[in-house]
Parts: sequence; C-alpha cells; structure tokens
Amino acid sequence: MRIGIVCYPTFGGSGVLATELGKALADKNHQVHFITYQQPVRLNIFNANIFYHEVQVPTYPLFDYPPYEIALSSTMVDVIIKHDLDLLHVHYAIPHASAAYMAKQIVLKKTGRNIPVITTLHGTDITLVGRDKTYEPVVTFSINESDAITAVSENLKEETLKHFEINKPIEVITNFVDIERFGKKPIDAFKKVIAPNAEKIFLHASNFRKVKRVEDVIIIFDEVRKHLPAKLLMVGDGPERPAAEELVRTLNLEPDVRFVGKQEQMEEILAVSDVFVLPSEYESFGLAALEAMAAKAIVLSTNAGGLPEINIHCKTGFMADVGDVKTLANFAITILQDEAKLNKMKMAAYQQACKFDLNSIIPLYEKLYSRFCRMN
Ligand code: GMT
Repeated sequence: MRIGIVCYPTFGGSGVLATELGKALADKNHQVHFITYQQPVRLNIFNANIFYHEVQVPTYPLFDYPPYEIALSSTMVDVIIKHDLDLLHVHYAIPHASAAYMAKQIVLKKTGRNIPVITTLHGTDITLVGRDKTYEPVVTFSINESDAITAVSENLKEETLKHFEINKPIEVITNFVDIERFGKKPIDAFKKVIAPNAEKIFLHASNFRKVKRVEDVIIIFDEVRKHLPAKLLMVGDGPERPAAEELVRTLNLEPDVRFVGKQEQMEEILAVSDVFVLPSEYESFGLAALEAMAAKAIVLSTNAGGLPEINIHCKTGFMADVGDVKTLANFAITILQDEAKLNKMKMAAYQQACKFDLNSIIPLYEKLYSRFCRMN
C-alpha cells in the first residue's frame, strides 16, 4: 500500500507513535509518505520505502498567523496525486483531520478519486484542546468526516464519545512498542556514570506540560531520597521545566537530579532505569510508560485516563490518585528495599509490554487500511 502519514514531528507521543508506525509499515514493504513541517524526530533511519514531504509555510507581512492548515492541505493534495496514495492516516485531530478533509474534497474534484482518511485520536486533541469551544465544531465535523476513526485506548474512546457527537464507530488500536529495540541490555558504563554507587535510577520523560505534573515527580523523588540513595533523570523539555528545576534547587536535590533535555536514544536511557515516574493529571495511554516497561522498568503512575490499561497496580508498578504523591513515594520506598520483589515486578512490566508489541498491533492497522483500499 502507499500510505500518507500526517503527524506532529516533535517529541510528543502522537508524533512518536506515528513515526514508529510508518517505520514498521515500511519494514513490511509498504510505501510510506510522511507529510509534516519538519523531519520527525524518530525518523532517524534510512529506508527506501520511506519518503518525507516537508510542508512549507510561506510568510507574508499581512499574516500574523501563517495559515499552516492550508499549506498542509495543499501538500497533502500534491502528495496524494503525485504518489498515487491509497490512503491518508492522520495522527492528532487538530488540525490534521480538518486539513485532510479539505485535501480529500480537492482530490475528489480534481481526479474523481475518493481518498480514504483515517484519523487517530491521541489524547489532548480530545481531552484538552479539542473540547475548547474555539475548536470543537471543526474537530467534531472533521472526525465525523473521516472514513475511519481510531483511538489509542478504551479510555480515550469513552472520553471522545462523552464530549463530542460522533456518528460513526471509534475503533481502539492501542499504542505499541518495539520490544526487540526497547528490551536491550543496559550499558554498564552508562549506568555507572549516572549512579556510581549503584543507586536506584528514577526516570521521567515528557514534554513538561502542566498535564504531566512534573513537580510531583520531584516531590516523590525527594520523599524517596529521604529513605534510600537514588538518582533521578528528567528527560525532555517544555514550559514546566524551569519550575521543576527551581524545586530541585529549593529541595537541595541537585546532586541527585539531572535534567538531560530532549533525547533521541531513549532505549539506552530506559535500559538503565529502575522506576519510571508518570504522575500525570491525564494520559490517554502513556506511551512513554509502555516504552519504559519494555525496558524492564516498573511504573509509578497516577490512575488517570488510560494508564490503568497498561500499568497493573502492584504487578507492573503502582498507581495512586492524581496528586497523591505520598502514596506513590511509599510504594517506591517499599519495593526498592526488596530486590527480589523489584525484579519480579520488572519482569511483569516487561511481560505486560510484550502484549503491546508492534508485531501484534501493526497488523491491526494493515487490516483497517485494507478495508478502505478495497473500496477505492
Ligand atoms: O503527552 C503529550 O502531551 C503528547 C501527546 C501527543 O499527542 O503528542 O500524547 C498523547 O498521545 C500519546 C500517544 O498516543 C499518548 O501515549 C499520551 O498518553 C497522550 N497524552 C495525553 O493524553 C496527555
């Protein structure tokens, strides 16, 4: 199949997932065309089946806001026609679903072809941004106009149906992880640099937005540090980073906490980690936690949104209500003092991640695609 993938090219979960999907499809001999405004961060390999089309957004003095969505639709039209795409798969509804709707209409008018559009909902496009009345009518319309809609968790499907008037089925195809890549052995030298005295390694990775409650990560870690030696790696960047760094200074945690910024080689960092901390206000799924589990780290998370669909309380990690940092810290302190139980939990996390291996999920997308390609 010739598949167009539209996504955010940044470190956000939807862009990561879309890129990994495209790479996996290319490995299975599909021709994949990424349409984005920048090279996606995880698109760091050469594959003859992968094409990258950059959306150019020319500026003009009249524009306070350059019309990205129009440029995106135009690029979609161009790529669909030139490369004779079989379908468009857009990730994150805003503005990708409405841009795809526009492209679909133009292609229909120009060529008579009805290009199928599949929209995958990822999270904040529904729960935070999409619900805002500024966007809601267009989001509802363009989701409904998609030929198929998928959501990355049961919880996100429920949230979508609760807040939008959706008139066609939403299919759940969960996020996935490449177990072979993330299940790598830790590099001892790297572990030694971070934890020279074999301290336990905590990890948080996100885009440091409010919804992630990054300060809770620091508070949990502070509590743990009062009981046992540990190190914390903070991966990523975003608006809440300065406040988190300030809190680290206030709590005198600087020797034990490192902010390492955006990282591409997550598998190597995850491989040395013992505990992944995700105290989010909401997560539709929590792809970062799944990748951590594949690397045999246990997960300390809230029970918000779709997190209970991947993190099984007391088995693969621990969960508590949003903001209940004390309970999460206590769970961590207890498990880290029992090496045998910790190792058992790490293996359970890995086994749980195996249920979301890309080899089981990619065929679900292929099956979905083929339903629409036949119609074409
Ligand atoms: O987590 C973010 O803020 C980024 C966001 C995105 O769309 O880029 O992530 C969402 O999509 C991921 C991939 O499907 C999910 O694993 C994340 O849970 C989801 N984030 C939220 O719901 C907050």
